Amino acid sequence: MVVCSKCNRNRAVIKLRSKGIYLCERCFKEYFMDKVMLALRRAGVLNSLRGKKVLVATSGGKDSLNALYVMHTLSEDYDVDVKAVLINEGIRGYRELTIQAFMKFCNALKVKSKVVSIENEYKFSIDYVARAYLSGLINYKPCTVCGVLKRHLVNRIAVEEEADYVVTGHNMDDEVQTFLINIVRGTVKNLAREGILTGGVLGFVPRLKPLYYVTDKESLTFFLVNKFETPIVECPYASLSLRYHIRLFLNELEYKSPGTKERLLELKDKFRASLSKLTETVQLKRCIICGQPTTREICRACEIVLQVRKITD
Ligand code: Q46
Ligand code: ZN
Repeated sequence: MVVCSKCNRNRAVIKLRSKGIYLCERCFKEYFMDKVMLALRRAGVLNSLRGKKVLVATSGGKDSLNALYVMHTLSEDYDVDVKAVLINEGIRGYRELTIQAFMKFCNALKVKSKVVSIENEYKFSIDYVARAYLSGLINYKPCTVCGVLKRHLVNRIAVEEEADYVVTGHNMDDEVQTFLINIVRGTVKNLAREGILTGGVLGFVPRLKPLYYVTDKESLTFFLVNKFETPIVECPYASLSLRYHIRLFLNELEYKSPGTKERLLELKDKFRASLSKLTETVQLKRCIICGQPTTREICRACEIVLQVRKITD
């Protein structure tokens, strides 16, 4: 039996390769929550969390359900009003399964929840977008449309719910992937955009990522040791995105050189700190179609919707 390197007593449930240590269930849960608290402290929200309204945007997957669980746990100490929303993209054979897991999870925690459908809101599904993309009718990849529309919809719902924060389940792996995607695409300005806490200007409800310092492996372990349940399914369109290939590349690097992801996250945060001083503050205005904040006349979501509707009409 491998014993926990911290308490030297209990059976280990995880090996942290970058640190060369093993942790048992109890010590790992503490370690996990310490990372969550560190993220909230660094975001500067911990002292002002009391009495706030939080909307947790979940996919029914392990990360966002973990995020929902930690916010629910904190809600008792900090008197936070927690609600959850899931956006149904209309991806058959995938999303139905996680919706069930999401509803079950919310019921068990007694958290108010709702499911909002992209098809009802925009009159087309992501399955439709994927078919159109694969047959060459549009240039937008399904993940581009899906990501932009989900953010658009979640922000609108958060405004309607008068939420102070939108909480998401983005973990360290997601953050490092985004960092590399921006480098590969040369979108330097975006390097300074994503942090533990972003937004909060002119109608953008601040987005908070409590799992910012938690790796994907740690998130999975936390989910399993808590005996949470969700089907292990992957979106059929994930492999069409650049993120998918960056993820595989990063996992290989991490395997060969443990700690790569942590080092890249540190590098990203350094870039972010210096870039945010250099990038001039953009002027936001309201989209002339939907009224949501944007730097242009028509926001990216409305632009995409107009393009897709051209082929549906
Ligand atoms: S659901 Fe949507 Fe993800 Fe599927 S189409 Fe891409 S973005 S991979 S979170
Ligand atoms: Zn718009």
